[in-house]
Amino acid sequence: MATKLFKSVILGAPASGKGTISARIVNTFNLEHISSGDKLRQHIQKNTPIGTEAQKYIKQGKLVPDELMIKFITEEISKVRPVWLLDGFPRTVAQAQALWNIHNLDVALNLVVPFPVIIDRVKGRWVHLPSGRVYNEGFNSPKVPGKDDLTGEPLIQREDDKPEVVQKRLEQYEKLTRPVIEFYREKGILHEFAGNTSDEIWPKVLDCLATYVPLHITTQRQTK
Ligand code: G5P
Ligand code: MG
Repeated sequence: MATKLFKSVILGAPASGKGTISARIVNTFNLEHISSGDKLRQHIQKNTPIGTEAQKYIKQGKLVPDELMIKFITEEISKVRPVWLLDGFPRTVAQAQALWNIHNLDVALNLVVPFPVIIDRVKGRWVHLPSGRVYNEGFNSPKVPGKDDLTGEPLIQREDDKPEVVQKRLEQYEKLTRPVIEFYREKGILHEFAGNTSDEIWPKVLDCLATYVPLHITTQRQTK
């Protein structure tokens, strides 16, 4: 009998398109999407204790401590169906090991986008905080400037998208997150997708996942 579970992660540098590609994946394959960054920003907006603690690090472009993140994401995973895609977690080898100890992952996707492309793209990013929907001027512009397409609510620019903070995030990525790619390569579940645009990368991700995601998970959505 086909497994009822599907557990996956998506890796990539800041602004490599994890949120953009994740939205297409979860819509196509009927998966749960847990974006660590989106969840933390929602906590910051609501002034929760987690939000207050996380903001100290996020605004400097630093990673939130492993202990907090592992507990936080483990709890978020327990709230959803066991068919999920984690976006932005794990971000260190300690996080990857902690996740590996608890969950059998099916696949790790890694987006490879050149840094100059990323730095250029961050400048035009607009975000709808409650949903995590992202827009970019010229690529997927909102229908009405400054407003979310579905709710009409205001879009914001992220505090950590300022050029000096983006630079710090890219440094942290090189030092702390790049080794996570090797972690999954050694486990034999890594798939890498290179390109300058999400439209170029998406068909390759789609082909790959079509061979992994059990059909009954995907078709549940179509019968709803
Ligand atoms: P986040 O929120 O996880 P990052 O830095 O990993 O932040 P980010 O910035 O959310 O990743 P993304 O999701 O990879 O980027 O990219 P995206 O939002 O889809 O696309 C970026 C922009 O480009 C958007 O405007 C999009 O519309 C546009 N775009 C996409 N494709 C194209 C294209 O083809 N062409 C063009 N022109 N535009 C395009 O984490 C934030 C912070 O939270 C903490 C850390 O402090 C982190 O810095 N944090 C953690 N700390 C510790 N451990 C963890 N696990 C943590 N998770 C979060
Ligand atoms: Mg994101």
